[in-house]
Amino acid sequence: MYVFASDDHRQHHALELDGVTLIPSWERPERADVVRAALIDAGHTFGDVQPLDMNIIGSVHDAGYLDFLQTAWDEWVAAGGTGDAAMGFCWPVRRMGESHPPESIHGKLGWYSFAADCSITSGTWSAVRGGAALAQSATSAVQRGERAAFALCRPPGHHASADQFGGYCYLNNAAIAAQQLIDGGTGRVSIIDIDYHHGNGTQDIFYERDDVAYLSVHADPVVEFPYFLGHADETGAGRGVGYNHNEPLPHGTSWEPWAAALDRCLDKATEIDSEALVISVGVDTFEKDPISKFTLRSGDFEEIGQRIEGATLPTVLVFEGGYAVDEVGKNVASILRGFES
Ligand code: Q9C
Ligand code: ZN
Repeated sequence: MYVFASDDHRQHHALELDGVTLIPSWERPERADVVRAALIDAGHTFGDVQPLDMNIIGSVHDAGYLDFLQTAWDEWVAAGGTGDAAMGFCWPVRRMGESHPPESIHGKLGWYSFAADCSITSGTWSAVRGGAALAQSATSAVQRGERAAFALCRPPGHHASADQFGGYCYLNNAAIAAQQLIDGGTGRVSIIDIDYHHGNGTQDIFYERDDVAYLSVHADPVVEFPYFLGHADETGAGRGVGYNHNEPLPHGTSWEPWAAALDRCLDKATEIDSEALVISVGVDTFEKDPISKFTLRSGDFEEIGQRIEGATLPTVLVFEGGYAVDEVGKNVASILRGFES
C-alpha cells in the first residue's frame, strides 16, 4: 500500500493538563516514528509528499481559525507568554457569550479550543500543516487510481472542528481527505472512525451534509472524552439526516461487540451508496493503551483491515490515536496487512 510520512511532525511536542499537572502529551513524536519504522519493515511503498493545498483546508476550516493557528504562538510570545506551550483556560461555554470574539491571545486560546489536553507550541503549525499534506497526498494517490493509501498524520485530527482544536487535534485530516474526494467528483464519501474516542470534530463538520457520512465506533461519551458528543441519537440534521451514525460502547468492550459495531458501520456505508471510504485509523482500542479502556488484542487489528477491505471501495486511511508506543507500530501495520491480504 502507498504510505505517506514525513519528519514535520517532530516539530510538535505539546503539553497536556493531567489532573493539575502539565505532562508531556501522550500524543508524542515517538508514536509516528515507531509506526513509520514498522511500515518500512513491512515493505510498504512510501510516496512523494505533495505541497499543501490551502484551498481544500479552507473549505473544511474557518478562515479566522486558520489564521489563529498560524499566528497563535507568536502572539502568545509577544503578549509575554512564558513556558513551552500556550493553552486555553477560559471558554465561551453555557451562560457565556459568543457575540464579541476576543482580541486578546488569552481569550482566543479559549475561543478556538474546547479542551485543555491540547496546547500550541512553537512548532505546532509546521507539524500540523505537514500532517495535512500527508492526508492530501494519500487522497491524491487514491484519486489517481490506487485502491488504498495510508497517511501517517501526526498530530491526529478527528477531534478538530471547523474552528476548534482539542483532543490532541488541530486540522481535521480525515475531513480534509473526504472534502478532497468530493471536490474531485466522488459522489458520496463515508468516513468510518475506528479510533477509541468519538471524532466530534468530523461529526460536526459534516453533520448537515449528505455527501459525506460520518460513521463511528467509540467509547460512550457519557463516560469518556470528548464527553459531550457521540451519542447514538445524533443522526444528522437538515439534508444530513441519516448520514451520521454513532456506535457508543461501554468501557471494557472486547473484540466481539466491537467488531459487530464496525460491521454495522460498514453495512451503513454500503446502504447509502458510498463511492469511497476515509478511515480514521486509531489503534487506541488496544488492550494495553495507557489512556483507553477497550480490550482489543494485537491479533484483532489484521481482521479490522480485512473487514474494511470487504467494502471493496477506494479507501484513504488516516492515522489518529494510539498511545501504547511499544505496540502502536505493530498494530497499525496489522491493519494494513489485513487490508492487503
Ligand atoms: N489528560 C485521540 O485519540 N484525553 N485523541 C484527555 C486529560 C484526551 C485523544 C486526558 C484524549 C484525546 C486522537
Ligand atoms: Zn483516540
